[in-house]
Amino acid sequence: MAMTDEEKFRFDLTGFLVRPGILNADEIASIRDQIYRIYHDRESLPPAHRAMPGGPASVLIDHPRVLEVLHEIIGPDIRLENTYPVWRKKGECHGALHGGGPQQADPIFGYRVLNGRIHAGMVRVVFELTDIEEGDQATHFVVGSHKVNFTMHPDHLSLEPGKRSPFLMGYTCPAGSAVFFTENVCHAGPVWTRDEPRVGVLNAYAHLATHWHRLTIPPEVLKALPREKQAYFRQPWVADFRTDPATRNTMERFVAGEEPPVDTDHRP
Ligand SMILES: O=C(O)CCC(=O)C(=O)O
Ligand SMILES: [Fe+2]
Repeated sequence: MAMTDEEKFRFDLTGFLVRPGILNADEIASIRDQIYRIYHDRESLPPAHRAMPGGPASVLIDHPRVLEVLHEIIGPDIRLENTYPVWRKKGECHGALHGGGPQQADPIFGYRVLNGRIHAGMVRVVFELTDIEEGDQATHFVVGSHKVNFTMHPDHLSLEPGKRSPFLMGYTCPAGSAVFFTENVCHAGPVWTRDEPRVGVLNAYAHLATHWHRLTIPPEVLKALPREKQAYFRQPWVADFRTDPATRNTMERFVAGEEPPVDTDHRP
């Protein structure tokens, strides 16, 4: 099922969108187990599973219910440029509200709609692997701030109860849901307040031609992925004009060839 008109309207209006329950119970359990071990018992995992997006989490790289949204809001040619797991215990947080405002003009983050099409810069997808309930402090957004024309006003940047912007919004969803947001919307990962940890994976996707995060995925993790999944880490270029017609950096070309993904031999 492609992105619906209502989903497009909602994403454009608010800057985020939830697709509930796209992962099955086995996928949720095996990725949770992998993240548990990454945080608490790394040695029990094979080296190729010790970081995202290896092992069970590799199902998230190109999940069809995620790709169909990304193709609609970024474009047909995308890369996965950053990914990390969270096992967030009570009292831990990602941090304060950030993003939003005039970085809208930036080619990496900017959010535009032209000719009936959304052209979002970087889009993060949070795969929630814990049920997110009403009042939970999962990712929060100042809705609409991905399009704001002024710098974020301090009156709208508090996470303190009683001082929060009326436009600050969270979400509820079952474990196994995907939450999409443009990195240009002002957002935060507030202090998690439940005894049960928040478990999830955050992937950042972008247009094939851009690359913001320096890649930090260990080479042994990338090398163990099938070519079809490595293709999301291919070199960030679109056309090679040494040939006539120009060679396009398509997924199909990468899969058929032997070119390594970007930075495979670099260990930061
Ligand atoms: O941890 C969160 O809920 C938000 C994470 C975040 O802000 C980010 O990855 O850009
Ligand atoms: Fe962020």
